[in-house]
Amino acid sequence: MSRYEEARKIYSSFGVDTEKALNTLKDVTISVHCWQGDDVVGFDSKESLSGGIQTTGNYPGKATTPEELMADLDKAFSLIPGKKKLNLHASYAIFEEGEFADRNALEPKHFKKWVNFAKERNMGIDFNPTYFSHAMVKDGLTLSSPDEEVREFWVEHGKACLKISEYFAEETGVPCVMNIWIPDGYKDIPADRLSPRARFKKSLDEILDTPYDKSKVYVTLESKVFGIGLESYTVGSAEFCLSYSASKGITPLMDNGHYHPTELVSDKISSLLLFNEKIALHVTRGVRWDSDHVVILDDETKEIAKEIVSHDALGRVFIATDYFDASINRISAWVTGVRNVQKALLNALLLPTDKMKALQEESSFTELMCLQEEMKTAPFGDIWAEYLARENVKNDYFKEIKEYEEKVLVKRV
Ligand code: RNT
Ligand code: ZN
Repeated sequence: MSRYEEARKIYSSFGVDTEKALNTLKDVTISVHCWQGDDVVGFDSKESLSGGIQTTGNYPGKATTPEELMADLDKAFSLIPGKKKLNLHASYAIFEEGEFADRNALEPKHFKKWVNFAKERNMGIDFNPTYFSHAMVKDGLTLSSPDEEVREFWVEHGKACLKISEYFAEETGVPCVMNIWIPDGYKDIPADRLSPRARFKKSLDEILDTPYDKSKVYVTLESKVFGIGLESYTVGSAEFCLSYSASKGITPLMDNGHYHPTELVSDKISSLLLFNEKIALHVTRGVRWDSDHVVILDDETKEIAKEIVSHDALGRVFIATDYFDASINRISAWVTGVRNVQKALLNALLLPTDKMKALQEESSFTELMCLQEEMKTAPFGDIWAEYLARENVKNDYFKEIKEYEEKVLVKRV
């Protein structure tokens, strides 16, 4: 009997159907962030990365042109099983020779090549306005700026991005998730916490009150607790973003690096599911701060997946990755992180959820603990290996990535 068949029997003794788990997993879409490939640089500006986020490391071979980024994405996609979506930032606009459009003047045509790329690969596209790494970020502020010229510039950027998002949905036939995140905040104790938030609210209203097709574009709003150099105050805090999303009927987005380290997104998902038709996640790994390390198969990632799966919410949660490590091979970073999100989901799909819930309801906490611990050593690896085999993807990807590094990456200047 094959290892899979053995494992299948073991799971079945817990009342878990591994075939059902595998069939469910293959239809889950993960939105893969393009910005791991070039350390969040993009193509539209020479400004260095700003907005209180930081990449560290200097691993050779980062993509510096659209062609390189596309080739690297292809390499990563070929090693990642399951359904993928491409997650782009506005700063990845592609201009013709001699052409340029500033962020407030971006148009669908500047993303035509990305649309072709996605269509050829049968993928949808998600989108993000880029409110950082730009000269119009004045004193660290964008949509909350007291300078009307600055604020309006960024409102126009938001509106332009809505059009581009609609274009993505129309072209690919897959709805586009457009995520708004602004870095705005203050390093030190503000005198006025209200006015910047009032201006952010007004700016969001101005962007979202322009008509757009809500069946094609899901707007999400991402909160944050602090950024580097913006330690004391963030305009788009959790309370602001949750309240704004609820009042406006848009979708809240939680990035698990954006909370105090003892706060867990896994504990927040159920509450949001009760009050929102859809929710969105940025899956990342913060080490001591919002460091955006590559996602590994750690307890919190597993717990986040469990919260989605056990509440039957796979169809209600937009799952995207968001991390950037410049100290290791960037393609490997993509593959490792996205696979680990998928592994966490598979792990959750292989839990005897109903049984565990019943034990909780009847206060059988001793038995619940025993079962939870027993499941940790069930033959998960054999089911994962079977999934990769069915998806025609190798388990060991390091060798292939190393080859690509030697043939392609190190030759880049
Ligand atoms: C920053 C946010 C945001 C960015 C991307 C590049 O802290 O997490 O999502 O990482 O938009
Ligand atoms: Zn994020």
